[in-house]
Amino acid sequence: TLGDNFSLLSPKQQELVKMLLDNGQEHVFRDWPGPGVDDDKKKAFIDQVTRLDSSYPGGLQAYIKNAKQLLADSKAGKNPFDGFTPSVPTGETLTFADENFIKYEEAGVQEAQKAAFVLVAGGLGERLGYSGIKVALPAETTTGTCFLQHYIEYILALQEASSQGKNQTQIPFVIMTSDDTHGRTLELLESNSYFGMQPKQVTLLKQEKVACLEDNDARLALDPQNKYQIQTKPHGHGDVHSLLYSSGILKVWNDAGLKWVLFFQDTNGLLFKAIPSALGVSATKQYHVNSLAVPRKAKEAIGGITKLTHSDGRSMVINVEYNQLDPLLRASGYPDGDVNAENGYSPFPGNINQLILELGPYIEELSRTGGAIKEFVNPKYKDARKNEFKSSTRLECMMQDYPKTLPPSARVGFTVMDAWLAYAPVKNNAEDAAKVPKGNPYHSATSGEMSIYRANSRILKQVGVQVADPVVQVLNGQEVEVWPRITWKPKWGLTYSRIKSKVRGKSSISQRSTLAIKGQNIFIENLSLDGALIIDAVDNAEVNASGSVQNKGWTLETVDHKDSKEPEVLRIRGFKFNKVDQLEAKYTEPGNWNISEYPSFGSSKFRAR
Ligand code: UGB
Repeated sequence: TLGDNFSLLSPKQQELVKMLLDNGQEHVFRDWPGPGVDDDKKKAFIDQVTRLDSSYPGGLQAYIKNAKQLLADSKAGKNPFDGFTPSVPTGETLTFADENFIKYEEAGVQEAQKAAFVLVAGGLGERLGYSGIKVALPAETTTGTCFLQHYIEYILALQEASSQGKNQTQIPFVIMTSDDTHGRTLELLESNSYFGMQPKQVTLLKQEKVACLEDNDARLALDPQNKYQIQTKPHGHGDVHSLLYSSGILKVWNDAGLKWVLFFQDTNGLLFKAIPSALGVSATKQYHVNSLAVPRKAKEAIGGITKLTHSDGRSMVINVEYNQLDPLLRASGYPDGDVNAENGYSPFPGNINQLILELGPYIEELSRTGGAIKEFVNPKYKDARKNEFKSSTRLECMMQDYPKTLPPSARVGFTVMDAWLAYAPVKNNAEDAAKVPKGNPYHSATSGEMSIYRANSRILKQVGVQVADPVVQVLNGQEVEVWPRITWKPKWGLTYSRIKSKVRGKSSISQRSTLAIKGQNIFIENLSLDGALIIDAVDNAEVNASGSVQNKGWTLETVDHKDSKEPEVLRIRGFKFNKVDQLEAKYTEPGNWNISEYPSFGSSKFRAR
């Protein structure tokens, strides 16, 4: 037991130990030998307890207290929605490219100079089963651009567009990491010169794990292999709020005159197509909280945005997590639970966990709560009486639960976008994706990449390019539409209006084509593309992509996800490109250029089919 060890501790440490003893945690010191034995390990234990204490709002004492309450509620089978009736909320619905959308996009680009971005990237992505960090995965394999680079390039493009050549403000970018992702995220940034961002623009905030609990009395669970260590597990993406608050960065942003904080997740390659307009909605409607949503298929693994009205008159618009929506609906007058309506979608919009918060009210709220977010616990019980756990559990929290503590006066809204435009996460491994019910999105690396090509193809169609229809193909057991492989840099296609201004005349792109636009001032003008065309140009070069480009192009070949000879990034998507032939036009000098004058344009090699 603790005994004489106690006198060796500093006064602060003694206080911490007393707190543990007062809160039912004697067991953690039970087998401690006297001083002189295992002193290093005891020190490590006290260090760990100190860390756990300082990284939780209110410290370990608050954690244990909250845990006791939540575990008691869980044991009693208490319904977290007790007294609340769900109904379908109304929000802003945007239609890509209509007048309203364009107006919001313009407003959003203006506002971006007052914005900061926060990426939550502490999750390991167990469902995906990828061995690396998810932000290092290529969003698409035509250019191989990884998610982190893609996000940074969008933020930089917004930065430039919103300052319109004036004194450029640098948009701050925070990445929340965890022990699982921190080192590799930093390395990815450093080895790529921060993908063009100034290193001082980027702040990494590492979330700590929380203590595991072994029983309903919230006794801290010791590691079975090491009695001087408390087991820990991730606390969830909700940590982002307390981390931002305790880091002091929100105050720095406020002092610098910033107004918006935009939160987003690790693997949505479409998200930034929705950012300018959504930010425009926030600014125009003066929303304190704006969540992005897409039409949701019943049972899809994304939360449902729901209006909850309490019998006492309170009401809130909040995400109800995907595993809770069905039971909540069944218990409140929707006997069929989470099912599609006549239009083929759930009446509850799907939360894509992209939040836009107004900084002032956000700081006010966090000053009150210390960044603590409503938590939940999900123990797996061994016995019907719910007295024992199968394995230790812990409290968890979600970033979208932030509005739960807000006063009724808070302006909480949401914006619904087309899913094809705004949402294509990479979350499921090939085998699980293949089991997704027909018609529901796969949320896999396969669908994530194909969705990028689909969105870009549809956008170019919208601005008048004749883009061929897709073919349907089964890749990794998933039926997907394969559109021409069209990609562009964010600085080329930041908004609808920008894209429209870069397309002139009558152009066409065949289904088997690849088009990669890697420069800013590239104009598609009377282009007929049937093959692969890669255009790379420095910013002050103006390039016209005109004429007929025909070559053997890049063919799409299937890859078996079990084929260990193939790299993991290809196996998880089930295909790869065979770069048979292409026209690659690269301009390193300023000036006006036309690809039809490019030395290799039309050479027999490139024309051959
Ligand atoms: N994440 C962290 O940074 N830290 C953590 O401890 C855990 C995760 P998942 P989830 O929009 O698609 C969410 O695992 O939690 C990061 C919403 O809750 O990908 O199952 C992690 O790195 C749900 O309502 O998703 O579901 C990643 O960037 C729905 O909206 C992010 O948090 C769904 O996302 C999300 O983690 C969705």
